[in-house]
Amino acid sequence: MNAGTPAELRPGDPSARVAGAERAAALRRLAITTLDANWEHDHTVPSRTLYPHQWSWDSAFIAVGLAHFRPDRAWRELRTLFAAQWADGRVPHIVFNPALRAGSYFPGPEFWDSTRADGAPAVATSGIVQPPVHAPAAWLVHRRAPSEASVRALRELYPRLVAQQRYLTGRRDVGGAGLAAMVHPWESGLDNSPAWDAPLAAVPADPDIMRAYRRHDTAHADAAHRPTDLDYARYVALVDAYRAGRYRDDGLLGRHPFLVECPLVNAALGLAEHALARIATVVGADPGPHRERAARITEALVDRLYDPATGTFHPRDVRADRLIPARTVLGLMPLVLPDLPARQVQAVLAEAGSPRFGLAARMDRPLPTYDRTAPDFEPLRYWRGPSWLNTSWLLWRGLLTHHRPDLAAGLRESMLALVARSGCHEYFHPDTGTGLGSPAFSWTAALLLDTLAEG
Ligand code: 2M8
Repeated sequence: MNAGTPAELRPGDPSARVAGAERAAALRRLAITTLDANWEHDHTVPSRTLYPHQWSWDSAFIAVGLAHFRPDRAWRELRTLFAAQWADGRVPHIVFNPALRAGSYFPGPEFWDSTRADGAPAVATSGIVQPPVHAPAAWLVHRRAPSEASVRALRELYPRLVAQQRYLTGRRDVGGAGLAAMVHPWESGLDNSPAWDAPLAAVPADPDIMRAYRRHDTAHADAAHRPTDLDYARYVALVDAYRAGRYRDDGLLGRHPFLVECPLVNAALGLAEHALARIATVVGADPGPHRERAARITEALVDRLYDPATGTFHPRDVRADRLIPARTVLGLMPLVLPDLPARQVQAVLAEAGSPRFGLAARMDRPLPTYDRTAPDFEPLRYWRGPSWLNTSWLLWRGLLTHHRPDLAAGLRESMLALVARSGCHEYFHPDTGTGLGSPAFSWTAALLLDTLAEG
Protein backbone atom coordinates (compact mmCIF):
# COMPACT_ATOMS: atom_id res chain seq x y z
CA MET A 1 0.00 0.00 0.00
CA ASN A 2 1.25 3.48 -0.79
CA ALA A 3 -0.24 5.35 2.10
CA GLY A 4 0.75 8.70 0.61
CA THR A 5 0.70 10.33 4.02
CA PRO A 6 3.31 12.26 5.98
CA ALA A 7 3.96 8.92 7.67
CA GLU A 8 6.48 8.18 5.00
CA LEU A 9 8.68 11.13 5.83
CA ARG A 10 11.98 10.14 7.38
CA PRO A 11 12.56 10.55 11.09
CA GLY A 12 15.08 13.25 11.80
CA ASP A 13 13.81 15.44 8.98
CA PRO A 14 12.40 18.53 10.77
CA SER A 15 9.60 18.94 8.22
CA ALA A 16 8.68 15.32 8.94
CA ARG A 17 8.21 16.16 12.59
CA VAL A 18 5.94 19.07 11.80
CA ALA A 19 3.95 17.05 9.28
CA GLY A 20 3.84 14.12 11.72
CA ALA A 21 2.57 16.37 14.52
CA GLU A 22 -0.07 17.84 12.23
CA ARG A 23 -1.18 14.42 11.13
CA ALA A 24 -1.36 13.27 14.76
CA ALA A 25 -3.46 16.30 15.73
CA ALA A 26 -5.82 15.76 12.78
CA LEU A 27 -6.21 12.07 13.59
CA ARG A 28 -6.91 12.86 17.22
CA ARG A 29 -9.62 15.33 16.25
CA LEU A 30 -11.20 12.82 13.91
CA ALA A 31 -11.18 10.11 16.57
CA ILE A 32 -12.77 12.38 19.20
CA THR A 33 -15.44 13.56 16.78
CA THR A 34 -16.26 9.95 15.89
CA LEU A 35 -16.56 8.86 19.52
CA ASP A 36 -18.61 11.92 20.46
CA ALA A 37 -21.04 11.23 17.61
CA ASN A 38 -21.44 7.60 18.70
CA TRP A 39 -22.01 8.42 22.39
CA GLU A 40 -25.52 7.41 23.43
CA HIS A 41 -26.42 8.77 26.92
CA ASP A 42 -24.64 6.02 28.94
CA HIS A 43 -22.64 4.03 26.40
CA THR A 44 -21.13 4.24 22.93
CA VAL A 45 -22.60 2.43 19.94
CA PRO A 46 -20.03 0.71 17.71
CA SER A 47 -21.76 2.27 14.69
CA ARG A 48 -25.00 4.25 14.40
CA THR A 49 -26.14 2.22 11.39
CA LEU A 50 -24.76 -1.32 11.64
CA TYR A 51 -24.55 -1.82 15.41
CA PRO A 52 -26.90 0.57 17.24
CA HIS A 53 -26.79 -1.16 20.68
CA GLN A 54 -23.95 -1.70 23.18
CA TRP A 55 -21.41 -4.43 22.44
CA SER A 56 -19.22 -5.99 25.10
CA TRP A 57 -15.66 -6.02 23.80
CA ASP A 58 -16.29 -2.87 21.76
CA SER A 59 -17.03 -1.09 25.03
CA ALA A 60 -13.74 -2.25 26.53
CA PHE A 61 -11.77 -0.91 23.54
CA ILE A 62 -13.87 2.25 23.52
CA ALA A 63 -13.16 2.86 27.21
CA VAL A 64 -9.42 2.69 26.48
CA GLY A 65 -9.90 5.47 23.93
CA LEU A 66 -12.28 7.54 26.04
CA ALA A 67 -9.66 7.59 28.81
CA HIS A 68 -7.63 9.91 26.57
CA PHE A 69 -10.19 12.72 26.61
CA ARG A 70 -13.29 11.80 28.68
CA PRO A 71 -12.27 9.41 31.50
CA ASP A 72 -15.68 10.00 33.10
CA ARG A 73 -17.29 8.48 30.02
CA ALA A 74 -14.80 5.60 29.99
CA TRP A 75 -16.00 4.53 33.45
CA ARG A 76 -19.63 5.16 32.53
CA GLU A 77 -19.20 2.91 29.49
CA LEU A 78 -17.89 0.03 31.60
CA ARG A 79 -20.43 0.59 34.39
CA THR A 80 -23.33 0.44 31.95
CA LEU A 81 -22.04 -2.79 30.44
CA PHE A 82 -21.46 -4.46 33.80
CA ALA A 83 -24.87 -3.36 35.05
CA ALA A 84 -26.18 -5.94 32.54
CA GLN A 85 -24.00 -8.75 33.91
CA TRP A 86 -25.90 -11.97 34.56
CA ALA A 87 -26.08 -13.58 38.03
CA ASP A 88 -23.67 -16.32 36.89
CA GLY A 89 -21.05 -13.70 36.00
CA ARG A 90 -21.41 -13.72 32.22
CA VAL A 91 -21.13 -10.32 30.57
CA PRO A 92 -23.49 -10.40 27.59
CA HIS A 93 -22.09 -9.61 24.19
CA ILE A 94 -24.94 -7.18 23.41
CA VAL A 95 -26.93 -4.97 25.77
CA PHE A 96 -30.00 -3.83 23.87
CA ASN A 97 -31.11 -0.22 24.01
CA PRO A 98 -34.84 -0.44 24.84
CA ALA A 99 -35.46 2.95 23.21
CA LEU A 100 -34.72 1.61 19.73
CA ARG A 101 -37.50 0.38 17.49
CA ALA A 102 -37.85 -3.36 16.84
CA GLY A 103 -35.92 -4.41 13.74
CA SER A 104 -33.01 -2.01 14.18
CA TYR A 105 -30.65 -4.96 14.48
CA PHE A 106 -30.81 -8.65 13.68
CA PRO A 107 -30.88 -10.79 15.78
CA GLY A 108 -32.64 -8.44 18.18
CA PRO A 109 -33.94 -8.78 21.75
CA GLU A 110 -37.03 -10.78 20.79
CA PHE A 111 -34.81 -13.39 19.15
CA TRP A 112 -32.49 -13.78 22.14
CA ASP A 113 -35.39 -13.70 24.61
CA SER A 114 -32.93 -13.32 27.48
CA THR A 115 -35.30 -12.09 30.14
CA ARG A 116 -36.86 -15.56 30.51
CA ALA A 117 -33.49 -17.11 31.39
CA ASP A 118 -32.45 -17.62 35.01
CA GLY A 119 -30.21 -14.91 36.37
CA ALA A 120 -30.57 -12.57 33.39
CA PRO A 121 -30.83 -8.84 34.11
CA ALA A 122 -34.03 -6.85 33.59
CA VAL A 123 -32.61 -5.17 30.49
CA ALA A 124 -32.70 -7.33 27.35
CA THR A 125 -29.32 -8.75 26.35
CA SER A 126 -27.87 -11.51 24.22
CA GLY A 127 -26.96 -14.75 26.01
CA ILE A 128 -23.40 -15.20 24.79
CA VAL A 129 -20.13 -13.44 25.64
CA GLN A 130 -17.12 -11.90 23.90
CA PRO A 131 -13.36 -11.91 24.65
CA PRO A 132 -12.85 -10.72 28.26
CA VAL A 133 -10.70 -7.69 27.49
CA HIS A 134 -12.47 -5.60 30.14
CA ALA A 135 -10.08 -5.96 33.10
CA PRO A 136 -7.07 -5.02 30.93
CA ALA A 137 -9.11 -2.10 29.58
CA ALA A 138 -10.11 -0.94 33.08
CA TRP A 139 -6.47 -1.06 34.11
CA LEU A 140 -5.40 1.00 31.08
CA VAL A 141 -8.13 3.57 31.77
CA HIS A 142 -6.95 3.97 35.36
CA ARG A 143 -3.29 4.12 34.32
CA ARG A 144 -4.02 6.78 31.71
CA ALA A 145 -6.14 8.96 34.02
CA PRO A 146 -5.58 8.01 37.66
CA SER A 147 -7.81 9.85 40.14
CA GLU A 148 -9.97 9.30 43.18
CA ALA A 149 -12.82 8.62 40.77
CA SER A 150 -10.83 5.96 38.94
CA VAL A 151 -9.97 4.19 42.18
CA ARG A 152 -13.65 4.27 43.15
CA ALA A 153 -14.58 2.88 39.74
CA LEU A 154 -12.02 0.09 40.04
CA ARG A 155 -13.34 -0.78 43.48
CA GLU A 156 -16.84 -1.06 42.08
CA LEU A 157 -15.83 -3.05 39.03
CA TYR A 158 -13.38 -5.43 40.68
CA PRO A 159 -15.89 -7.99 42.04
CA ARG A 160 -17.74 -7.94 38.73
CA LEU A 161 -14.55 -8.54 36.76
CA VAL A 162 -13.71 -11.41 39.12
CA ALA A 163 -17.18 -12.90 38.57
CA GLN A 164 -16.70 -12.63 34.80
CA GLN A 165 -13.47 -14.65 35.09
CA ARG A 166 -15.13 -17.18 37.37
CA TYR A 167 -17.88 -17.75 34.82
CA LEU A 168 -15.45 -18.29 31.96
CA THR A 169 -12.98 -20.52 33.80
CA GLY A 170 -15.77 -22.38 35.61
CA ARG A 171 -18.95 -22.99 33.67
CA ARG A 172 -17.26 -22.58 30.32
CA ASP A 173 -14.36 -24.94 31.05
CA VAL A 174 -15.95 -27.62 28.88
CA GLY A 175 -12.60 -29.15 27.89
CA GLY A 176 -11.62 -29.57 31.56
CA ALA A 177 -8.14 -28.02 31.25
CA GLY A 178 -8.84 -24.54 32.61
CA LEU A 179 -9.59 -22.77 29.31
CA ALA A 180 -12.93 -21.23 28.32
CA ALA A 181 -14.83 -22.79 25.41
CA MET A 182 -16.95 -20.68 23.07
CA VAL A 183 -20.45 -21.78 22.14
CA HIS A 184 -20.75 -19.48 19.11
CA PRO A 185 -18.30 -17.88 16.63
CA TRP A 186 -19.66 -14.47 17.69
CA GLU A 187 -18.00 -15.09 21.05
CA SER A 188 -14.58 -14.72 19.43
CA GLY A 189 -15.52 -11.33 17.94
CA LEU A 190 -14.06 -12.60 14.62
CA ASP A 191 -17.43 -13.86 13.45
CA ASN A 192 -16.71 -15.44 10.08
CA SER A 193 -12.99 -16.13 10.48
CA PRO A 194 -11.86 -19.13 8.42
CA ALA A 195 -10.95 -20.59 11.82
CA TRP A 196 -14.62 -21.43 12.35
CA ASP A 197 -15.33 -23.01 8.96
CA ALA A 198 -14.58 -26.60 10.00
CA PRO A 199 -16.49 -26.67 13.32
CA LEU A 200 -19.35 -24.68 11.76
CA ALA A 201 -19.68 -27.17 8.91
CA ALA A 202 -20.73 -29.73 11.52
CA VAL A 203 -23.57 -27.52 12.80
CA PRO A 204 -26.90 -28.72 11.41
CA ALA A 205 -28.72 -25.76 9.86
CA ASP A 206 -31.53 -25.20 7.39
CA PRO A 207 -29.83 -23.27 4.54
CA ASP A 208 -33.15 -21.55 3.73
CA ILE A 209 -33.86 -20.37 7.26
CA MET A 210 -32.71 -16.84 6.48
CA ARG A 211 -35.77 -16.42 4.24
CA ALA A 212 -37.75 -16.25 7.48
CA TYR A 213 -35.67 -13.35 8.84
CA ARG A 214 -34.51 -10.00 7.60
CA ARG A 215 -30.81 -9.35 7.90
CA HIS A 216 -30.14 -5.82 8.98
CA ASP A 217 -26.40 -5.73 8.19
CA THR A 218 -26.72 -6.19 4.43
CA ALA A 219 -29.03 -3.17 4.26
CA HIS A 220 -26.12 -1.04 5.52
CA ALA A 221 -23.03 -2.77 4.13
CA ASP A 222 -22.13 -4.54 0.90
CA ALA A 223 -23.22 -8.19 1.17
CA ALA A 224 -19.92 -9.21 -0.45
CA HIS A 225 -18.10 -7.72 2.55
CA ARG A 226 -20.20 -9.53 5.17
CA PRO A 227 -20.75 -13.14 6.30
CA THR A 228 -22.88 -15.22 3.90
CA ASP A 229 -26.50 -16.32 4.40
CA LEU A 230 -25.26 -19.83 5.09
CA ASP A 231 -23.01 -18.46 7.85
CA TYR A 232 -26.06 -16.68 9.28
CA ALA A 233 -28.17 -19.86 9.07
CA ARG A 234 -25.60 -21.53 11.31
CA TYR A 235 -25.31 -18.54 13.63
CA VAL A 236 -29.07 -18.66 14.07
CA ALA A 237 -29.07 -22.43 14.60
CA LEU A 238 -26.45 -22.08 17.34
CA VAL A 239 -28.41 -19.38 19.15
CA ASP A 240 -31.54 -21.54 18.84
CA ALA A 241 -29.70 -24.48 20.44
CA TYR A 242 -28.24 -22.45 23.31
CA ARG A 243 -31.47 -20.54 23.97
CA ALA A 244 -33.45 -23.82 24.01
CA GLY A 245 -31.38 -24.80 27.07
CA ARG A 246 -32.14 -21.36 28.55
CA TYR A 247 -28.46 -20.43 28.12
CA ARG A 248 -27.43 -22.93 30.78
CA ASP A 249 -23.93 -24.33 30.52
CA ASP A 250 -24.23 -27.70 32.27
CA GLY A 251 -23.86 -30.68 29.97
CA LEU A 252 -22.80 -28.57 26.98
CA LEU A 253 -20.44 -31.27 25.72
CA GLY A 254 -23.29 -33.70 25.26
CA ARG A 255 -25.70 -31.35 23.53
CA HIS A 256 -24.15 -28.23 22.02
CA PRO A 257 -23.00 -28.48 18.37
CA PHE A 258 -20.17 -25.90 18.53
CA LEU A 259 -17.56 -25.87 21.30
CA VAL A 260 -14.20 -24.30 20.55
CA GLU A 261 -11.28 -23.00 22.63
CA CYS A 262 -10.05 -19.82 20.96
CA PRO A 263 -6.50 -18.44 21.40
CA LEU A 264 -7.78 -14.86 21.52
CA VAL A 265 -10.50 -15.50 24.09
CA ASN A 266 -8.07 -17.42 26.28
CA ALA A 267 -5.18 -14.99 25.85
CA ALA A 268 -7.59 -12.26 26.98
CA LEU A 269 -8.60 -14.49 29.90
CA GLY A 270 -4.97 -14.78 31.03
CA LEU A 271 -4.24 -11.10 30.47
CA ALA A 272 -7.32 -10.28 32.53
CA GLU A 273 -5.82 -12.13 35.52
CA HIS A 274 -2.61 -10.10 35.17
CA ALA A 275 -4.69 -6.92 35.07
CA LEU A 276 -6.76 -8.05 38.06
CA ALA A 277 -3.57 -8.62 40.04
CA ARG A 278 -2.69 -4.97 39.46
CA ILE A 279 -6.20 -3.78 40.16
CA ALA A 280 -6.23 -5.85 43.36
CA THR A 281 -3.26 -3.91 44.71
CA VAL A 282 -5.13 -0.64 44.13
CA VAL A 283 -8.39 -1.76 45.74
CA GLY A 284 -6.76 -3.52 48.70
CA ALA A 285 -7.39 -7.11 47.58
CA ASP A 286 -4.88 -9.97 47.35
CA PRO A 287 -3.12 -10.10 43.95
CA GLY A 288 -1.64 -13.56 44.64
CA PRO A 289 -4.55 -15.71 43.45
CA HIS A 290 -4.77 -13.70 40.23
CA ARG A 291 -1.08 -14.28 39.50
CA GLU A 292 -1.52 -17.98 40.13
CA ARG A 293 -4.55 -18.16 37.86
CA ALA A 294 -2.73 -16.19 35.15
CA ALA A 295 0.15 -18.69 35.23
CA ARG A 296 -2.25 -21.63 34.97
CA ILE A 297 -4.06 -20.12 31.99
CA THR A 298 -0.83 -19.43 30.10
CA GLU A 299 0.32 -22.97 30.77
CA ALA A 300 -2.97 -24.45 29.55
CA LEU A 301 -2.96 -22.20 26.48
CA VAL A 302 0.51 -23.37 25.47
CA ASP A 303 -0.32 -26.95 26.28
CA ARG A 304 -3.64 -27.09 24.39
CA LEU A 305 -3.50 -24.50 21.64
CA TYR A 306 0.14 -24.25 20.57
CA ASP A 307 1.22 -26.56 17.76
CA PRO A 308 5.01 -27.09 17.60
CA ALA A 309 4.62 -28.44 14.07
CA THR A 310 3.17 -25.18 12.67
CA GLY A 311 4.87 -22.90 15.21
CA THR A 312 1.67 -21.01 15.97
CA PHE A 313 -1.48 -21.11 18.10
CA HIS A 314 -4.70 -22.61 16.75
CA PRO A 315 -8.24 -22.88 18.11
CA ARG A 316 -9.15 -26.31 19.46
CA ASP A 317 -12.39 -27.94 18.40
CA VAL A 318 -13.39 -29.49 21.73
CA ARG A 319 -16.02 -31.80 20.25
CA ALA A 320 -13.68 -33.25 17.63
CA ASP A 321 -10.71 -32.91 20.05
CA ARG A 322 -8.37 -31.49 17.44
CA LEU A 323 -6.65 -28.26 16.52
CA ILE A 324 -8.14 -26.27 13.65
CA PRO A 325 -5.42 -25.90 10.99
CA ALA A 326 -6.36 -22.46 9.52
CA ARG A 327 -3.63 -19.87 10.23
CA THR A 328 -5.45 -16.72 11.28
CA VAL A 329 -4.52 -13.62 13.25
CA LEU A 330 -6.01 -15.39 16.29
CA GLY A 331 -2.79 -17.41 16.43
CA LEU A 332 -0.76 -14.26 17.14
CA MET A 333 -2.90 -13.00 20.01
CA PRO A 334 -1.19 -14.91 22.87
CA LEU A 335 1.66 -12.41 22.51
CA VAL A 336 -0.37 -10.12 24.80
CA LEU A 337 0.54 -12.44 27.69
CA PRO A 338 3.54 -11.10 29.62
CA ASP A 339 4.40 -14.63 30.82
CA LEU A 340 4.28 -16.31 27.41
CA PRO A 341 7.38 -18.57 27.36
CA ALA A 342 10.31 -17.39 25.19
CA ARG A 343 9.88 -20.27 22.75
CA GLN A 344 6.29 -19.30 21.93
CA VAL A 345 7.20 -15.60 21.81
CA GLN A 346 9.79 -16.41 19.14
CA ALA A 347 7.33 -18.61 17.29
CA VAL A 348 4.61 -15.93 17.23
CA LEU A 349 7.14 -13.34 16.03
CA ALA A 350 8.24 -15.69 13.24
CA GLU A 351 4.64 -16.36 12.20
CA ALA A 352 3.79 -12.63 12.32
CA GLY A 353 6.89 -11.79 10.28
CA SER A 354 6.24 -14.44 7.64
CA PRO A 355 4.64 -13.55 4.27
CA ARG A 356 1.37 -14.74 5.83
CA PHE A 357 1.11 -11.61 8.01
CA GLY A 358 4.03 -9.38 6.95
CA LEU A 359 4.93 -7.78 10.30
CA ALA A 360 8.11 -5.70 9.98
CA ALA A 361 9.78 -2.56 11.30
CA ARG A 362 8.74 -0.97 7.99
CA MET A 363 5.57 -2.57 6.77
CA ASP A 364 4.50 -2.21 3.18
CA ARG A 365 0.97 -3.43 3.94
CA PRO A 366 -1.15 -3.50 7.11
CA LEU A 367 -1.69 -6.61 9.22
CA PRO A 368 -4.39 -8.88 7.73
CA THR A 369 -6.74 -11.07 9.77
CA TYR A 370 -5.99 -14.18 7.76
CA ASP A 371 -3.02 -15.77 6.06
CA ARG A 372 -2.39 -13.72 2.89
CA THR A 373 -0.97 -16.76 1.13
CA ALA A 374 -4.04 -18.96 1.73
CA PRO A 375 -6.07 -19.76 -1.38
CA ASP A 376 -9.29 -18.67 0.35
CA PHE A 377 -7.91 -15.31 1.57
CA GLU A 378 -10.63 -12.72 0.86
CA PRO A 379 -9.42 -9.11 1.04
CA LEU A 380 -12.94 -7.64 1.20
CA ARG A 381 -14.89 -10.03 3.40
CA TYR A 382 -15.03 -9.02 7.06
CA TRP A 383 -12.79 -11.28 9.17
CA ARG A 384 -11.50 -13.37 6.28
CA GLY A 385 -8.64 -11.07 5.29
CA PRO A 386 -9.26 -7.34 5.89
CA SER A 387 -7.20 -5.36 8.40
CA TRP A 388 -8.86 -4.40 11.65
CA LEU A 389 -7.53 -1.94 14.22
CA ASN A 390 -8.33 -4.06 17.27
CA THR A 391 -6.33 -7.16 16.32
CA SER A 392 -3.48 -4.88 15.20
CA TRP A 393 -3.66 -2.97 18.47
CA LEU A 394 -3.57 -6.18 20.55
CA LEU A 395 -0.50 -7.37 18.66
CA TRP A 396 1.08 -3.91 19.01
CA ARG A 397 0.57 -4.03 22.78
CA GLY A 398 2.04 -7.55 22.82
CA LEU A 399 5.11 -6.32 20.95
CA LEU A 400 5.60 -3.53 23.51
CA THR A 401 5.19 -6.04 26.35
CA HIS A 402 7.86 -8.29 24.82
CA HIS A 403 10.27 -5.43 24.18
CA ARG A 404 10.13 -5.25 20.41
CA PRO A 405 9.86 -1.45 19.92
CA ASP A 406 11.13 -1.78 16.33
CA LEU A 407 8.29 -4.05 15.26
CA ALA A 408 5.78 -2.17 17.42
CA ALA A 409 6.75 1.06 15.64
CA GLY A 410 6.28 -0.55 12.22
CA LEU A 411 2.86 -1.89 13.12
CA ARG A 412 1.84 1.41 14.72
CA GLU A 413 2.79 3.32 11.61
CA SER A 414 0.75 0.97 9.43
CA MET A 415 -2.29 1.51 11.69
CA LEU A 416 -1.99 5.31 11.65
CA ALA A 417 -1.50 5.30 7.86
CA LEU A 418 -4.71 3.31 7.39
CA VAL A 419 -6.83 5.85 9.25
CA ALA A 420 -4.95 8.81 7.75
CA ARG A 421 -5.78 7.44 4.32
CA SER A 422 -9.36 6.26 4.83
CA GLY A 423 -10.82 7.56 8.11
CA CYS A 424 -12.24 5.67 11.10
CA HIS A 425 -13.60 2.77 9.07
CA GLU A 426 -14.61 -0.51 10.62
CA TYR A 427 -12.06 -2.49 8.56
CA PHE A 428 -9.72 -1.92 5.65
CA HIS A 429 -8.67 -3.58 2.42
CA PRO A 430 -5.37 -5.24 3.40
CA ASP A 431 -3.61 -4.22 0.16
CA THR A 432 -5.01 -0.82 -0.80
CA GLY A 433 -6.07 0.45 2.65
CA THR A 434 -9.53 1.35 1.30
CA GLY A 435 -12.07 1.72 4.11
CA LEU A 436 -14.76 -0.97 4.41
CA GLY A 437 -17.88 -1.49 6.56
CA SER A 438 -19.04 1.34 8.80
CA PRO A 439 -17.28 4.64 8.00
CA ALA A 440 -17.51 5.92 11.61
CA PHE A 441 -16.57 2.98 13.77
CA SER A 442 -15.96 3.49 17.46
CA TRP A 443 -13.18 1.05 18.31
CA THR A 444 -11.13 2.24 15.33
CA ALA A 445 -11.36 5.77 16.75
CA ALA A 446 -10.70 4.66 20.33
CA LEU A 447 -7.69 2.48 19.61
CA LEU A 448 -6.31 5.10 17.27
CA LEU A 449 -6.26 7.54 20.21
CA ASP A 450 -4.40 5.04 22.34
CA THR A 451 -1.92 4.22 19.59
CA LEU A 452 -1.29 7.91 18.89
CA ALA A 453 -0.55 8.59 22.55
CA GLU A 454 2.25 6.06 22.84
CA GLY A 455 4.41 6.94 19.88
C1 2M8 B 1 -19.49 -7.85 14.72
O1 2M8 B 1 -20.35 -8.82 15.26
C2 2M8 B 1 -21.78 -8.65 15.26
C3 2M8 B 1 -22.36 -9.82 16.03
O2 2M8 B 1 -21.94 -9.76 17.35
C4 2M8 B 1 -22.38 -8.58 13.86
O3 2M8 B 1 -21.72 -8.95 12.89
O4 2M8 B 1 -23.54 -8.14 13.77
C5 2M8 B 1 -18.05 -8.28 15.06
O5 2M8 B 1 -17.12 -7.53 14.33
C6 2M8 B 1 -17.80 -8.14 16.56
O6 2M8 B 1 -16.45 -8.38 16.88
C7 2M8 B 1 -18.18 -6.75 17.07
O7 2M8 B 1 -18.12 -6.73 18.47
C8 2M8 B 1 -19.61 -6.35 16.62
C9 2M8 B 1 -19.92 -4.89 16.92
O8 2M8 B 1 -18.89 -4.05 16.47
O9 2M8 B 1 -19.76 -6.55 15.21
